[in-house]
Amino acid sequence: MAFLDPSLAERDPEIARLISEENKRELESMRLIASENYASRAVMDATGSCLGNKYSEGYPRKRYYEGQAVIDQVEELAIARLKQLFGGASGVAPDSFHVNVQPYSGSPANLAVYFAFLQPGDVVMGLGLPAGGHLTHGHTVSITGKYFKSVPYGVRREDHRIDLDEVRKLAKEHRPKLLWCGTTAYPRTIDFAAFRSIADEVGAILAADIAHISGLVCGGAHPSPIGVADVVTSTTHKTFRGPRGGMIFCKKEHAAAIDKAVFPGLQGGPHNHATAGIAVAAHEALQPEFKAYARAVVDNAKVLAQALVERGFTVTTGGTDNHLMLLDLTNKGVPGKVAAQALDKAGVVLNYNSVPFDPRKPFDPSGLRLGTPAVTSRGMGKAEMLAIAGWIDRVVAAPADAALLETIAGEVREVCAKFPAPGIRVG
Ligand code: DSN
Repeated sequence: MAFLDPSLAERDPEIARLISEENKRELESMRLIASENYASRAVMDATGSCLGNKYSEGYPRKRYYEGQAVIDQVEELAIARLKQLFGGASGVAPDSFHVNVQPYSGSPANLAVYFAFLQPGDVVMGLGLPAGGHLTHGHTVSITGKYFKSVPYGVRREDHRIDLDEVRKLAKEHRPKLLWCGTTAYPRTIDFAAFRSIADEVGAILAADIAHISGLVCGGAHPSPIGVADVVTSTTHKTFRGPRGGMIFCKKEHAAAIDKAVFPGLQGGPHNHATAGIAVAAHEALQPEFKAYARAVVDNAKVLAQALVERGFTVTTGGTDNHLMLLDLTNKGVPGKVAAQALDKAGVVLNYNSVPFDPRKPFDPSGLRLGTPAVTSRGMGKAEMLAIAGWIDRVVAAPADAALLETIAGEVREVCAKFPAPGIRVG
């Protein structure tokens, strides 16, 4: 027993030190990666609990191992809360759709959709990766592009918005069995109803991947695809602000196919500690504060995008409707990667990203992607967004100026010190 008793710091000082360094980094920098957030202390406590010790293959009341009295309640609570939350936000009855909380993350959730509805070689359509789609929407390097016939659609050259006429034309020509709507780097509202009508015209299953925007959807800051799409997938750790995990919502008629695809089709035992974290995140998202949070994420993104436009940055599509924006740095004469790495040194953390029709390669693209979910969780607002725009402007103007980067890192630390990061304890 004694061997297993010591604390992390006593047992493994090296890992304890690294966690403490990451705590400090997350506290002292501006977290602008659009897919990241700060989970609450409560979510982290649930996720770090003993529930991770338990194996629970199957679904509540239909398990393959004994000892599920508590786990069944955890999973049922997570599902009930998500139904209440997303049903309410979507204007549909909580019992009119099915929820599966077992996918390990967003990619496994998406793979379950393929496994539930398609055979290898079937046609799938999704937004191409270079236009802001996800790898699992049929990109060539992904299993979804290798095992299925992928027909990507894009955005318009003039305004970089999804070209629904092109989607319809391609769908009529290629008759996909599965049509994805959903994005990872697209700053505008998704018109789920328009995708529904295209899917109906060609008899396709419509899948909405709301991994980036699920917190905005349940917080009322983006329209919901629930009740519109046949199936909706999401991660749980982005704007939803839960633990690392995945979830799938679907029409009741698809419940058995989705459940079978997740388990035993793709996965073994669910991560019960993550399920508990999802239940806690859903509970938090049911509070009035979460609606205000979702609205503030979008408001902050709009302020930041506008401030960058005023400083001469090319913001693709001219702005944003959601939590993120894409900057094309071509007119600044600085590649995205150079800018992202310099900004990281200055404590402004985001990612380099391809922009639509990017002439440069994905590993050395023209743009930056940045978003406001995490800084908004810290309580930052308009003044901080304007400060961020100023820092980005100064760094992009002189990315090799080490003294400047150090000065800005100090300014960033000063601002961060005024906004505690949820869930992070130092020491
Ligand atoms: N890695 C996620 C993102 O950053 O958008 C998508 O999987």
